Amino acid sequence: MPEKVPDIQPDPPVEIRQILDGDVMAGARLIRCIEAGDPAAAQMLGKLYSHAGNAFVIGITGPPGAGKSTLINSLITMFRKKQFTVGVVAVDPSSRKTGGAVLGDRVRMQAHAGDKGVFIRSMAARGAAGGLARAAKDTCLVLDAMGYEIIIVEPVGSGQADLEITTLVHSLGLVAIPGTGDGIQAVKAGLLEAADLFIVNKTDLPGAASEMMTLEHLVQQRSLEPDTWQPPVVGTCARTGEGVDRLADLFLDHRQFMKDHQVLEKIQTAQAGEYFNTLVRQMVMDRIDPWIDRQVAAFLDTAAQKAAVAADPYQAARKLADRLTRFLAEPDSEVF
Ligand SMILES: Nc1nc2c(ncn2[C@@H]2O[C@H](COP(=O)(O)OP(=O)(O)OP(=O)(O)O)[C@@H](O)[C@H]2O)c(=O)[nH]1
Ligand SMILES: [Mg+2]
Repeated sequence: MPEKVPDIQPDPPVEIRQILDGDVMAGARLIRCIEAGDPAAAQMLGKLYSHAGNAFVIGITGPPGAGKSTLINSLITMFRKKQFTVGVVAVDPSSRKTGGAVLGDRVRMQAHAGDKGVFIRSMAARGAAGGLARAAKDTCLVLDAMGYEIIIVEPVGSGQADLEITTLVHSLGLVAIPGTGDGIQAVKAGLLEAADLFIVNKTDLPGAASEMMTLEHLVQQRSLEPDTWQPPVVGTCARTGEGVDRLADLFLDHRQFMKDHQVLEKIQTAQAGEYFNTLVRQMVMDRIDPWIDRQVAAFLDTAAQKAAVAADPYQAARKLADRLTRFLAEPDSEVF
């Protein structure tokens, strides 16, 4: 009779087991729950958490139309050749966009349909509690727990989401295209400090060499501590795949560098701390919001308070805020 392995935890529920076994349908179901902001998702994520943390998470950011999705499609091919399994999360942060952009990404990466080592999710984060960063992070966790070794995140579009991506990924590639001054824009957006790899895509277009030189110059101006990663600048033509093999190698080099210098662990610890902070903040706000609404309504219930607000809403708000925060610190005190 086989010896029973003592286990303090009961067996994971079937659905969790399926996800850990890499079941695509079960993974997709949980990701749909995350997108919809279903509270049941958090419970399942909690059970998956200790099984995750093995994937290498890459971000590909850059201006709209730079070729991020095409590049990811090509990167998937290169990583597959190197025997890695790959998960992709393309996130649509904006509520104004229709499903079209997201659908377009899925089509662009269609070449890998049928490959069991590739899982691509385009997601809209509109309904999800905590928005884009949280939904994308949770989706990465699912892919990680499913066993994908490399996860690539593309925030669709640009803007605020660009810097937010640094809280999700271990290695960030910034895509620029020739003749657009993207490099200079990146500096303005603070992305120069955040990116680990600079990619000039569309090298088939004129001006690629000078765009690369501009970026190399900008990168060299960064004051780097000794023994830190020197971000390389790499040219790619995502359409033909030229340069993408080297790009894949550079991402792997960066991972190795981070492992060798104990940076990966630090990033993971810092990101876990940030994420915990986000979770607590969000849970507290969810509970506190309705309470604040009730207190404000009660405050406005008297004619005198109404007059105070009409006379100087800033001062009245400050006074009420003081009382509310005092009450939170000392719950035995009276709000009013
Ligand atoms: N000439 C040329 N065109 C490219 C290259 N890579 C991508 N493109 C084209 O650029 C256009 C935009 O490509 P996408 O991959 O959708 O770009 P994206 O950055 O994902 O775009 P968004 O997700 O909408 O921000 C498409 O028409 C691609 O075919 C390239 O290396 N050379
Ligand atoms: Mg795209």
